[in-house]
Amino acid sequence: MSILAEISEALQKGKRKQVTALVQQALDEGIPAPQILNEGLLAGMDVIGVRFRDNEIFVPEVLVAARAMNAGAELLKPHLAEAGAVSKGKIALGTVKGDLHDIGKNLVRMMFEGKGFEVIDLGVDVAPEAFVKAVQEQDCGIVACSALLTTTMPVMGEVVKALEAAGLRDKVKVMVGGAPVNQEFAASIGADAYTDDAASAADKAAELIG
Ligand code: B1M
Repeated sequence: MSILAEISEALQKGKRKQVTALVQQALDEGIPAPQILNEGLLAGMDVIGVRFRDNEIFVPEVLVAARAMNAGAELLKPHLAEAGAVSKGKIALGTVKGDLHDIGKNLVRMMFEGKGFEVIDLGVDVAPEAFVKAVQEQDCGIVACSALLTTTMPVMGEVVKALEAAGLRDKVKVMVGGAPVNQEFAASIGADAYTDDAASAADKAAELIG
């Protein structure tokens, strides 16, 4: 079995220590970090997603796999980042209120940081008012919202409205993403940009304010 397949297998079993050891080994062998991310970690999460959907596994198993995923991704972080000492600007990032999924959001953060942005990571379950507060207090040029649930996607529209109500809408760009989100939805809520993966989100942010 290739080391990338081993990473995927270990992740699916939720073996965090094994995942981090294998990711380190793959890096030591000179495998590029994006390949380890896509063909090892994310390949494993894809399998978890299908098995979760099909009721073959349940929340506890998904949680341990998610922890293993985050641990492996943290190890890749410095290798995914491009060197860039000067900050391109600040981004307030969070998974919207009611939503606890943070793996995609954490990847987006890594890619933003890799492009030289300073990220104010508000975490998960973030209320629209918290995005507004971050913009006011931290002078962020971008608000970036992630949502993984169809039930929490509408909160992104509430974020746009809250920024409008606070008189900040002209000062910030709003970016949205997450598995159920698409371009049509982004346009319908008045967001400035939708991207379907973390790397494109960072490219788009650089295009918007970089
Ligand atoms: Co949840 N879950 N989950 N879950 N979970 C999904 C999303 C689901 C599709 C599974 C399924 O049924 N097939 C389903 C949603 C169905 C729907 O809404 N239509 C679902 C459900 C139903 C639930 C619960 C309601 C289950 C329950 O309790 N009965 C519950 C809700 C909890 C809550 O949030 N309130 C729940 C709970 C959980 C766990 C806690 C167990 C765990 C989360 C752990 C964590 O995140 N720390 C979990 C997980 C892991 C998943 C799946 C299996 C994997 C999600 C993931 O991390 N993918 C997921 C199934 C799936 O997506 N196939 C599922 C990997 C990650 C890298 O991808 O986040 O999409 P993703 O990010 C991508 C892009 O979307 C993009 O970049 C990334 C790739 O580069 N992206 C952006 C993300 N944000 C972006 C922002 C941007 C731009 C791009 O700009 C700002």
